[in-house]
Amino acid sequence: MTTAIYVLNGPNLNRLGTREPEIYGRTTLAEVEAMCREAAGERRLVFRQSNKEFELIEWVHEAIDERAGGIVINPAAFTFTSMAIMDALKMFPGPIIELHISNIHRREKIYHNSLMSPVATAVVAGLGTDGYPLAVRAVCELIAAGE
Ligand code: CA2
Repeated sequence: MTTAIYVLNGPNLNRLGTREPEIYGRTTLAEVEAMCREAAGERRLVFRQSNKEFELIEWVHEAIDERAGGIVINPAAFTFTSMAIMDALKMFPGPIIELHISNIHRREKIYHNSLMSPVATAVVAGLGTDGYPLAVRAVCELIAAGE
């Protein structure tokens, strides 16, 4: 029960719940954080959001340096553009869950080619914000299985 879980969120997700509710729902990121904390139970959870690519990379490095147990990441638009985030994730030795609120494969073609999926342990997409606590629980189980 000692290692932390990092839940990292990419650009614009700080505005979750305020637009396109038909795709992303009405739950805010603060509510998502509360759901993740509940799902993590006793395990330490680091929950962050940034609109800056370098900051997300730094947080993956932080997770590596502090030997975090697992990462759940919704890289948002960086999913399709950021070789740098993908490279950082590649260095993380524990389970990584790539998470999307929407089912990116059901959407327009520009949302189909994730650069993250080849380095992720698993992908959760299309379960709405309920995917977050599910991914946190899955990461907890993967960590426990490897301990
Ligand atoms: O479905 C997801 O979680 C996405 O990662 C969300 C990204 C999109 O670029 C991905 O392809 C799929 C977009 C996040 C936009 O942030 C929002 C801000 C306010 C309301 C809704 C979304």
